[in-house]
Amino acid sequence: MWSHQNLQLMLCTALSCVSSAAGLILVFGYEGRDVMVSCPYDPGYERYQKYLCNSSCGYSDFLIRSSQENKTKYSVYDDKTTRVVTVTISDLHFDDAGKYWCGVTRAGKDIYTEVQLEVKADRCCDTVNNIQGNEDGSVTISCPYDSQSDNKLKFFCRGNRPSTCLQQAVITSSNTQDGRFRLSDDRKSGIFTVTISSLTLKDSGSYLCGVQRNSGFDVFSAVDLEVKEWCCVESKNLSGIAGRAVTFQCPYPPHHRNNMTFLCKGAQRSDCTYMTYQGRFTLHNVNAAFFSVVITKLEAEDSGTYWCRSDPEWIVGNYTQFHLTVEEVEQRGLSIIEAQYWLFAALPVLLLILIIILVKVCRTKRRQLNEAAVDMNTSKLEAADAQDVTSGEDIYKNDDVAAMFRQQKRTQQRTHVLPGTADEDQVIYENNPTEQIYCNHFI
Ligand SMILES: *[C@@H]1O[C@H](CO)[C@@H](O)[C@H](O)[C@H]1NC(C)=O
Ligand SMILES: *[C@@H]1O[C@H](CO)[C@@H](O)[C@H](O)[C@H]1NC(C)=O
Ligand SMILES: *[C@@H]1O[C@H](CO)[C@@H](O)[C@H](O)[C@H]1NC(C)=O
Ligand SMILES: *[C@@H]1O[C@H](CO)[C@@H](O)[C@H](O)[C@H]1NC(C)=O
Ligand SMILES: CC(=O)N[C@H]1CO[C@H](CO)[C@@H](O)[C@@H]1O
Repeated sequence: MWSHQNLQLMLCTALSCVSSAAGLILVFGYEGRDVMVSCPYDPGYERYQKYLCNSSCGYSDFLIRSSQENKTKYSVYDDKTTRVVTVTISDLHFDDAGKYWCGVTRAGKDIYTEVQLEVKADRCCDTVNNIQGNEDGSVTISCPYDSQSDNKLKFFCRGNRPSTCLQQAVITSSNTQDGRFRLSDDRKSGIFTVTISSLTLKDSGSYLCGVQRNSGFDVFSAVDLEVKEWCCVESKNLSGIAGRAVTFQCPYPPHHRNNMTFLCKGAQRSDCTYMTYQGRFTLHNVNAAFFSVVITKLEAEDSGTYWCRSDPEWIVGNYTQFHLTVEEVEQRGLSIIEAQYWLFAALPVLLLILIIILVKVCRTKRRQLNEAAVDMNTSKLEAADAQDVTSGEDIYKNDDVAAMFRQQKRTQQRTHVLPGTADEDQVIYENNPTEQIYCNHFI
């Protein structure tokens, strides 16, 4: 019933594979994807109606007829020149798997062809081959396959969706070199290898090695590639205090003397920001081996990773990485430090002011006392005549001076010393001892 040519038509497509074994058509599809069920028919039936049904193909089991409009789940196309009717089943679910029939309506018994649909999850695989590579370097990935597949198409794609892998393949065994990708097939050992050169960080991710099958699902193996950023001559940790400055040293080999120096900030070297032109960041030549980076008035946002180098090109291993942590000093702690600082700076000035005040006070006091003494002498003479003490008190409202006056008077009376010859210092000392000590001392 089926010619050899008809069988040839039922080749694999990207989304499904259709084959026939003694009237049975096998179809393979991935969950969530579409699958095409292609049923060839014999010459002479071009104008007949075709359909797809399931179960026992009773009236309610018709899924779509060639005379019908396309539906969401099922659509049909009858190619009368190749005599193949193709039904597309969309958005496959696992319960779509099972037995179907392609039918051709005719007088008497319809012509039926059995269809078997298999549905598989659109992901791969339980085991993953982990591969590591370095940025700018290259990596070779080995994809083993079984002996029956040695003359089959091999392919390699990104991601882990088998359903679209062949369509989106970055390289196949029919086109073994494409840009940075190269595929070589060692049939003797049953391994094909894919080499990726000039690796970038963006090459990291999942890949699939695929081997095409004429019948059934293609065979896949999963690869996880991690491209590592190469690091630096050295990596250093340092910390700074907010508001202060920090300095670090970067290698500056003599043969780079005429080169610019660079400072770049960012977690990744590949997308860092040049900081040299910002006011708080300055680079200084220190000596033949180093240049220094000074960051002033540190801010919390200055924390992060820095890269410095003295070559316009990023060359593997020729730059230094710094992890800077800016510590915020507590507000209270800061004020204490500041207070101490100001106290220390202002101490001599304060002392000087204190001395000036004391000197002034003492001078005034001395003058007052002198005047008081002069006045006292005058009043003494009067008082001696009048024997009236209270007159002195009336003249001097100042209690101290009045008290002094009384004291002096008493002393005079006791010792019969003449007014004016009394020991002034001693008298004043008795009245206001503390002040007098300082005054004597300073004057
Ligand atoms: C046949 O298809 C109908 C509509 O898609 C569905 O509801 C029914 O479960 C299917 N029967 C079998 C046996 O798969
Ligand atoms: C139905 O869908 C198929 C693809 O599955 C398409 O080739 C065909 O033209 C569509 N028919 C109509 C009437 O839109
Ligand atoms: C820098 O600090 C990190 C943790 O913050 C640590 O893992 C790393 O070893 C330190 N490196 C050096 C050179 O001290
Ligand atoms: C930087 O230094 C290297 C090594 O000496 C040199 O090859 C390169 O030309 C220099 N580049 C610049 C811009 O000076
Ligand atoms: C890979 C590379 O260019 N390395 C260079 C890094 O800088 C030193 C001098 O500091 C050179 O000697 C290396 O050749």
